[in-house]
Amino acid sequence: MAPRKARKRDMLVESVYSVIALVFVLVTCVELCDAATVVDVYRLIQYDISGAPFGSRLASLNHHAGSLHFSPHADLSRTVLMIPLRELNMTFVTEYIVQRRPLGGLLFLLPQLFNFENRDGTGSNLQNHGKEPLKNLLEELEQILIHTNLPYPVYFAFEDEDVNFVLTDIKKNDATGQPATATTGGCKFVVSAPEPKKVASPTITNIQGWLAGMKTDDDASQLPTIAIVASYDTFGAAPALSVGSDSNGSGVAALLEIARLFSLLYSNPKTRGRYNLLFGLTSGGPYNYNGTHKWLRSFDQRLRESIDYAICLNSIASWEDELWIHVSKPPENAYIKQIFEGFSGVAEDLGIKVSLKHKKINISNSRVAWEHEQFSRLRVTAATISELSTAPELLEKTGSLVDARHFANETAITRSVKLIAEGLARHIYGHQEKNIHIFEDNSNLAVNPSYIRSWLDVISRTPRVAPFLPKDDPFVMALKKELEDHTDEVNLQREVLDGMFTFYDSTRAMLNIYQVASVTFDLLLLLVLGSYLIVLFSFLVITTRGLDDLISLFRRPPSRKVKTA
Ligand SMILES: *[C@@H]1O[C@H](CO)[C@@H](O)[C@H](O)[C@H]1NC(C)=O
Ligand SMILES: *[C@@H]1O[C@H](CO)[C@@H](O)[C@H](O)[C@H]1NC(C)=O
Ligand SMILES: *[C@@H]1O[C@H](CO)[C@@H](O)[C@H](O)[C@H]1NC(C)=O
Ligand SMILES: CC(=O)N[C@H]1CO[C@H](CO)[C@@H](O)[C@@H]1O
Repeated sequence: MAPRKARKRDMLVESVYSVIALVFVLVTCVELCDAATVVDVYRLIQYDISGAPFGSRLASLNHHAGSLHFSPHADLSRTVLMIPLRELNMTFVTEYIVQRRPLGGLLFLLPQLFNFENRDGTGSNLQNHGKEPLKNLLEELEQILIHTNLPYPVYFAFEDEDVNFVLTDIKKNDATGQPATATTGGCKFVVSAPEPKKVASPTITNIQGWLAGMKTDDDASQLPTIAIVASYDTFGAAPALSVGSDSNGSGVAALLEIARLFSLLYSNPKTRGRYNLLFGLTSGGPYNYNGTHKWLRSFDQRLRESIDYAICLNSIASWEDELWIHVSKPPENAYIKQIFEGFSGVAEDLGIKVSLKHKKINISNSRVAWEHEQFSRLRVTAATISELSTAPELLEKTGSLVDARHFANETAITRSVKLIAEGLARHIYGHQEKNIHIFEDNSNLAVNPSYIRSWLDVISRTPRVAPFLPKDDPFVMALKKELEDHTDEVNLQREVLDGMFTFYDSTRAMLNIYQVASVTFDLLLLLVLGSYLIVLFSFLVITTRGLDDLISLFRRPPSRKVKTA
């Protein structure tokens, strides 16, 4: 009888322990299993120029979250600040980012307006007057982030309901005046990412196409060539978001439409001009037009010498009534005069203003401000057509976060195409003086706005930072195929982007947001659960075995050895 009773008691003791263990498991689960939200985040670019580090130097993150309402003297070195662009204050940027105060990390929330995955394009409840200040602020912030070395992870995400809910929660927590720590609870941000690795030998790919001119019997020498060029790759604060609708998506869309129009003219021997047309979609634009530089050096001398002039198309999607023709030779130069007069004649007919801007190239400075300067350095006459009146700085206006589809105007591109195509045609067919329109609206040679729009849409959904484009990137292949549809002898030139730039991978990630219950809350929960279980347990024992058993249970159990002996 006695041994049986002891065994029963042992069983009961074991079940008490297992119940306690269960309570612990439950409590831990409250903390670990409450992964509330998962958010797509896009990392700030990480790169070096000649070994000097810039951008966000870390990818993985595991810190408590805070908002801009942090208490003034808080130590933020283990806090990720979640900052909606709408609430961003330049004072904060200069105090914390420019002066590089220690932070655990930064998460910027951008309005949907800038989200290229947001299909309907607008997706914004912002009034028009609210957009410009936000755009300017983001542009300013972006330039600072790109040019600063930030020893912590910096991410961008888009505002949505879930994210805004988390933000409200964090703000509430910050309003208590206590920093987010394990003792006060709040939210925890976790990004598990491997350490960013250098991108080994980043490639840049140039694509070229050719429309051969009509040679007549008395053309002993080679026909002259006109080159039409646009740089298609981008560089921006978040490589995974750098779609550059205007810079230079607009130039690419325009180039494809110009190739389409001239392929119609050149497919008929009667309308084929006595000029060859060379189309170039170049890469490496943000890095001193390195792709253009390499492309030009790959030409044989005969081709290079046959180039009458080159027209580079850049940023032509957000102008109202004025375009600029940038050149490196003085306006008095006969060739420049001819180019400018040709285009300004057409412009007059179309009610557009074009102005000539001359900027000498500085041979002793390797920095190239405009794409056409790469041609000028090889003594090829060239011009850039752009809405910008002055050259941007290095890595500026190359597909920034603000350069979204929403701000690109396809009508502006259509008008630019009309101007350029008509100007080229007048030069090719020698109708300089006459008021003839080859690409007349409603004719079969009319500029096609829906073709331009559909390419602009594709471009505006495709991040194109060259070092992060794989070798056979579908977008590059699509450009090649499109040129093949309109031109001949299409080929790809792949080059390594050598020189001073180094890039690091890990451009996008998943952010896990955990609601962390505070320790005090955990203790309280533990107490409540614990007492509940004890009461339940006692109740069960009493009803099944009586009170005596229960009391003896909580007495120190006699040593088993003695009992069984
Ligand atoms: C924003 O900056 C101004 C100074 O430019 C400062 O007075 C104001 O308190 C700041 N607001 C917040 C929310 O930090
Ligand atoms: C040309 O470039 C060199 C090297 O960067 C610079 O020192 C010089 O001042 C520049 N000249 C002009 C006229 O800008
Ligand atoms: C561009 O190309 C040349 C050689 O073709 C190279 O020397 C230079 O460093 C390259 N890179 C940049 C960023 O300019
Ligand atoms: C990425 C890229 O090539 N961006 C260019 C877009 O156009 C402007 C204006 O010509 C250039 O300055 C940018 O470098």
